[in-house]
Amino acid sequence: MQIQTVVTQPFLDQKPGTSGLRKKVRVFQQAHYLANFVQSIFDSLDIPPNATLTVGGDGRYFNKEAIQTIIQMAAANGFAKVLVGQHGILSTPAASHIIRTYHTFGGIILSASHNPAGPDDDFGIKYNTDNGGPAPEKITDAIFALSKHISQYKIAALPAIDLSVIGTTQLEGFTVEVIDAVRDYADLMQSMFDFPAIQRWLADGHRMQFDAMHAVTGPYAKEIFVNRLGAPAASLMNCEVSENFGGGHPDPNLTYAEDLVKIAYGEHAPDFAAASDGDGDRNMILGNHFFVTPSDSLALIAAHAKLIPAYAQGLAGVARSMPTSGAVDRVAKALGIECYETPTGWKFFGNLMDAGRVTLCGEESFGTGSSHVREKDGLWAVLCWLNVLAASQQSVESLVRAHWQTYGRNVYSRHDYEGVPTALANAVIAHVKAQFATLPSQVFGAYTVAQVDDFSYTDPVDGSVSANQGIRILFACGSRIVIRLSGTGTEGATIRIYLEAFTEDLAQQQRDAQDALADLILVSHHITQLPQLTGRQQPTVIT
Ligand code: G16
Repeated sequence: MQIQTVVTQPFLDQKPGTSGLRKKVRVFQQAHYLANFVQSIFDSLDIPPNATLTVGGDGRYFNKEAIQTIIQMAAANGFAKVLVGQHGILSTPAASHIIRTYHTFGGIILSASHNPAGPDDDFGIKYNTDNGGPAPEKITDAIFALSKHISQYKIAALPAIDLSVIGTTQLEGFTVEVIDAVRDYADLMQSMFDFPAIQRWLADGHRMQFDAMHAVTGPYAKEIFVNRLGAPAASLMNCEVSENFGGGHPDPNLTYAEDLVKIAYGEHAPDFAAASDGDGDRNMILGNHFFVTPSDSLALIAAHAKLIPAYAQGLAGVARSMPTSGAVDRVAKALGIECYETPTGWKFFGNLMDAGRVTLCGEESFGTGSSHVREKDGLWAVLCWLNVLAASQQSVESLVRAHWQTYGRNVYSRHDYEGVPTALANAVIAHVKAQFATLPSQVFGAYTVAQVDDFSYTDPVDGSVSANQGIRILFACGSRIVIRLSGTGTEGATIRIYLEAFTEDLAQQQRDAQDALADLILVSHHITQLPQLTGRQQPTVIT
C-alpha cells in the first residue's frame, strides 16, 4: 500500500466543544483541515495491532467525502480494518452500539447533531473510545494540543470505496466492511422492550406520529415502528435522509419540529408524538396537546423503569447534567438509588456507566439514554415511552400529571439567545461573575439568593476535575437560575438561561411553565442585564 506523508500547517481553532469539533462545512473543506484533525485524533491514540475503527455519520452534506479521507488515513495510520455504515450513515447511538458489539478500537462519528446541514451550514467530527462513548476531556484536550503543533499527516493512496453496497473490500492487508446500519441496532431495541405489548397497543387503535426531520433515524424508524411493531407507514414523517435535512433545522423542540407540533396540537391529534434530531441521539416527547419537558421525561422513565423488560430488575442509579431539572433526583430518592449531577456533555456519564453506578442518564437538551450504549439515544427514549404507555394503559398527559402529584413538579424552561456576538455574551457572564460576592442573601420579590457559584465537578470514578461548567444562582425556596454559554454552536455565542421552580401545590402545577416562571425570568434579566448588554429582548428559542 502506498502511503503518502503530507506536509501541513496547524490550524489553531480545532478545539473540540461539548461534543467534538463543529464548524461550518467551508471550514472543513479547506485543504488539510479535516486531515489535520483526524491525524491529531490518531496521534492521541496508541493504536494496537489489528485494530478496527468504526466510521459513520448522520448523512449530512460532506459526510461521504469525509469518510473516504478517514478510511484512507486509517489505513495509513495502522488500522487493519474499518467498519462503515451503508451509505456512510450510522446514527450516533447505533455507532456506539457497533463499537461495543464488535469491540472496535473506538470510532469516528461525523455529525453536527441538530445543526442545519448543507454547503453553507455545519459539519462535525468526534472520536468515541472503545466503550462506545464520546472521548473524555483528557483525550479531547490531547487532540487539541496535538492539532496546534501538527506538521504532517499520513494518507494511503486507496481507491474510493463504494459505500452503497454491503460487503467487504480487501485492499493490500487492509479491510473495509460496509455494514447494514440498521439491523444490529433494531435487534438491540427489540431485545430491550416489550414489543408484543407495544404491538397490541397500536393494534388497539392507539396512534403515534414520529418525525425523523429528514435526518438519520428515518431508516431505523421504518424498520422498528413499521416493520417490527406494525405501525402504519403514515405514522412516520420526514423519514427520507437528505444531505441538507430537507433544508430544515433538525432540532426536536417546539420551535424547530413545528410540523409535528401542529399535528400533536391539532384536530385528531395522535396519542403519542415524537421527533429525533440530525444524528438520532436527541428526542422530543409529546402527547395529545401535551409537551413533556426532557427533564420530566427522564424522571418519568426512571419512575416507571420496571415496566420495561430491560430494567425490570431496577436501576443501579441515575445521572443528570447540572442544568437539567431536579425532577429525577426526587424519583431517585424515592427509589433509594444514587443520583449524580454532572456537567453538560454526554461524555461525563461514561465513567459512571462503565463503573456500574448508573443505568439511566439524561439532559435538559432533549437527551435521554441508558447504559445499553454510551450515547444518548432518541429512538430508545421513544420506545421507553411507548412501552410505558402500553404497559400502563394511560395517556401521556395523565402519566405526567400523576407524576407531578406524586413527586411535585419542577417547573422548568430554557431560554436560548442564539448568535450573540461573543464579546457581548462574555460581558453578560462577566457581569454575573462580578456579583458573586454580593448576590447571596439579596431578595428579589419572592426569591432570596442562597448561593451563587460556577459549577465544578469531580468525577467520582477517576477523580478528574472539570471547573467553570456554568453559573448557578440558587434560591432559598429551591428555585434556581443557571447561566452558561453553549459549547456546540458555530456562529457567535449562544447564551442559555435555565429556569427552574419547584412546586407541590396542585393548582400551581397546572400552570403554563412560562407563566409560572414569569417572575423568575424577570429576576434573571435583572441579575444578568442580558437585554441591556446584548440588545436582545426575547430569546431565540424557548424550550
Ligand atoms: C451535545 C452534547 C450534550 C449537550 C448538548 C448541548 O448534544 O452531547 O451533552 O447537552 O450538546 O450542549 P451545549 O449546551 O453546550 O450546546 P448534541 O445532541 O448536540 O450532540
